[in-house]
Amino acid sequence: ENLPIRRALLSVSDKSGLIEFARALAGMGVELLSTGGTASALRAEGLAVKDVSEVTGFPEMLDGRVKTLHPMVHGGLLAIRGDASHDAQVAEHGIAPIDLLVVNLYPFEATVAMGADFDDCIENIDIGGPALIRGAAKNHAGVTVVIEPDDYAAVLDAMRANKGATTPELRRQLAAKAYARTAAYDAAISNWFAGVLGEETPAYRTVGGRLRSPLRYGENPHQHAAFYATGEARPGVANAVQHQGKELSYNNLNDTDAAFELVAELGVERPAVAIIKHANPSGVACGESLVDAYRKALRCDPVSAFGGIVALNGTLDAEAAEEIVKVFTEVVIAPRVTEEAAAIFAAKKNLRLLTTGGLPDPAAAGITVRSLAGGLLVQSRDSGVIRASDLKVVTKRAPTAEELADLLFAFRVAKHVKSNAIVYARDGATVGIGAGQMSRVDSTRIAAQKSADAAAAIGASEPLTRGSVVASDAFFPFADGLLTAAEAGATAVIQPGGSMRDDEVIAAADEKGLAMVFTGVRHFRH
Ligand code: 93A
Repeated sequence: ENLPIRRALLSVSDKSGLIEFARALAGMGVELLSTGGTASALRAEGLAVKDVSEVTGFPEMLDGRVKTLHPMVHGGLLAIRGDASHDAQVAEHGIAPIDLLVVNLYPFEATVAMGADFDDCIENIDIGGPALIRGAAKNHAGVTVVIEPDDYAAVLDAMRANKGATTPELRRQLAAKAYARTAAYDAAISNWFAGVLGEETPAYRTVGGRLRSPLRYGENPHQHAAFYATGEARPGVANAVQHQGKELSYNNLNDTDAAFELVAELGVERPAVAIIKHANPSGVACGESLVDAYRKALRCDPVSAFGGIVALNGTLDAEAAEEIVKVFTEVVIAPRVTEEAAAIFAAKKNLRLLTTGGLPDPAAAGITVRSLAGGLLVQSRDSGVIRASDLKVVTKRAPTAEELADLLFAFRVAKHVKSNAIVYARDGATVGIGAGQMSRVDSTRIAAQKSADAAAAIGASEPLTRGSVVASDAFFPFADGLLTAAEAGATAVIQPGGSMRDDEVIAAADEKGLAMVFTGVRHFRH
């Protein structure tokens, strides 16, 4: 039933919108109770407030750790309205019902994101707040619970429409939201603790996040979807600023993440660009400038780049922007953008432009999550980064300096290609990418075929794979994949090694005069 709000407890860390909300409540005759800082803020604006310490008969104590944790407060939230026994008990103890709870929690996630020290993070774990929220939400049949300023308007609207009362539907929605908040809050705490413990395995982690935005639909239009933020302070899609263009879709978000993580893998020594379609790169390149890198990345597969996502590792400048807008592109993401480049994009209303302020560290710890029926699979992020010193030359011929640079580049790209991944590269650019095949030899063939198509499209006299190097995300189980790559013109190979038939594969490489290095590290990505 619709229940009138007579008494409200306000205890908020985020005080935005508080005064207006409290003034409107007071205007409708609601009595206001409040904790220290919130009460001061209200009094400073001339609002009448009763201190919670007056209700509990205890001062706020232990540096505020115990403020609202008291039966006079929790009894007022939890008593079942209209239950004869509960009514009698609250009457006996002089407990006044609290009809509206307005709490937002100590900013634990923001404190962690700021890089605060251990003690500061601990002190920002709210205990009383979640207890209030959980109690009020449990008793939503009689209590309205509000956990963030975004919902102030909905409560006031309901009260204005219903003679100072809220509806059961609204109370139920707010209760569901309240538990989503306390769950995400505790997940953030447990994830922070796992990080403090240096725990790379997910043993102490709780997978959770806070609703960032509902999405219009999921991977397909008939699927419902939403975007959750975990609070991890990693530069990327979840923490990006969108400068223009319509709302990002589920697929846009997924692809943009793939693009940005890939380009970050290439570091900052040279300008680099990745073009992504369906979470796989259609082209990746380093260059003299971003526009040079973009042209090289585009050349790898100009057909697939249509409707793609472009990620850059540096400040997006006008030259690169001019070139990007020539191809229909869904999203562009970069650490920063110049004013001139932003102005060029402004003419393309549908193009989304995101900036992140920086690049994520490919070697940083973190987790990845995917769902399966009835469960979640959680693992530490693939933070493996292969350097020249990690490589073992297994063939008679060692790679030349140029081959070595391209091998490392190709293997870094292969880390971001769905398995089975095969990447041909030359001069700091991919020239053929084979992704997501059930057999490695098929990926090797498809990559070479796509490269031949790309060469034909630009009228090149020979396939772009001629004189290239090739990377494989996992070992070649047989010599056939390697021989296919040799046929396509690859002169050097990088792969993890570790197959039962490594000897056969090495012998085939030697016979073809190829140089081959083993990384000892595999980069499956499914
Ligand atoms: O330190 S607490 O865990 N102990 C409590 O009893 C308590 N009651 C409310 N934190 C507590 N709160 C939190 O205080 C609220 O969740 C809110 O974030 C904050 C508001 O404090 P103030 O009104 O002093 O600014």
